[in-house]
Amino acid sequence: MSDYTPKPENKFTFGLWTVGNVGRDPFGGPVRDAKSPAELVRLLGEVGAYGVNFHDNDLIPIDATPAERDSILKEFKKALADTGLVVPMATTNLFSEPIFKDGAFTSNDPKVRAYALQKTMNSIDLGVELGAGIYVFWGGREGTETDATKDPITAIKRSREAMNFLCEYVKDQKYDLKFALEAKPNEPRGDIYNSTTGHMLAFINTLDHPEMVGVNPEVAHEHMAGLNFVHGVAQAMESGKLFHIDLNDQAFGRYDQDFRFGAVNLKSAFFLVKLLEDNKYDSSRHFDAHAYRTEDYEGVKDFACGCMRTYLILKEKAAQWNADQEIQSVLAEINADDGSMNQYLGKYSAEKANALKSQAFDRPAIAGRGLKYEKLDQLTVEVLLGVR
Ligand code: DIG
Ligand code: MN
Ligand code: MN
Repeated sequence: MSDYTPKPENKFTFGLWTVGNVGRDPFGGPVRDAKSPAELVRLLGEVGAYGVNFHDNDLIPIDATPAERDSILKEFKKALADTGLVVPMATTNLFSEPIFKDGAFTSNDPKVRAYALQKTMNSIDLGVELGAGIYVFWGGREGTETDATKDPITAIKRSREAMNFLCEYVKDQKYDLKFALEAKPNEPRGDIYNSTTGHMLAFINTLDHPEMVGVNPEVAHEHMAGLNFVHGVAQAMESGKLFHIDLNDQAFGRYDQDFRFGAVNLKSAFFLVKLLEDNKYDSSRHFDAHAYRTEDYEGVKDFACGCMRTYLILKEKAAQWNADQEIQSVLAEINADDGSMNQYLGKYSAEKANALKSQAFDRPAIAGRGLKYEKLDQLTVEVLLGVR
């Protein structure tokens, strides 16, 4: 048995809103008393987290007086100093206040769009002051219940205008800050624009400063869209755009459950951890999740510890899978290459194309090859079940 104690180098982070979730849901009020940001930092320090993230108003209530703001910040900074926790990421709450009922950057009301920019600039300033290097945008209200209200192309243009404006602001302020866009298909809006990580990757390419902008994929959100999360993360990673990641878990076809990491789909969680670790992902491993509504704060700590322990156990399983001789020999067989196709594959040339056009292929012989995928997947399952 290895040591599954979280360490700073694991870069495990939690948002204030995760361990600070008081258990409110659409059908019931809070079940836990609210804790202050400083108390939540100390709770995270107790369970061994590396860092803490926040929305502007998780930390500073929207109507706080300057004196209240200063006092909250002073306590928060002391708790960070006392625990050694850092603030790798910050974000803006552009979804709770009634003013954002029809979106923020995509609202039909120019006053709302302008206020959203103002709120975000102030929140960016706060995040940078506290050390954030990544700024997340989750457009929870950027959507619609009926397309009668807004031309979706207009929504895209407004989103782009806001991102370009804010990228220019960050450059103007000379902040060392990168943006990470987080997709979600729906909830709280009937449909949310830029609904998956794939949509976000396409959108980023249309911005004035795409080099400043990446993605923050979330397990639950891609699962809500019925997608393979590992494939979406791989696409982001392969294009150099995996700037941050929101880890949790989620049953397919449900509302956003934000369950503890690994609580539902252990196999996909395994392949995700394997992908991140095999490719030396070096940003935060952020758990955007919360404890069951049944829990007290001891249960909240169990939730936070469970997220980190499961990640570390799966990290060990990934190393075991990579070192498993039988698995590796099946992989070698599957990927056997006699080099005979090298003359055709890779970069195009007219010579290659002409030669390939006259190459004979024995389709039945090639198709008749057994691939041993059942054996490979069973071996994987047995690694996960701890019997290998
Ligand atoms: C929801 O999954 C969103 C908000 O919690 C936050 O804006 C973002 C950062 O993790 N995720
Ligand atoms: Mn979520
Ligand atoms: Mn999230």
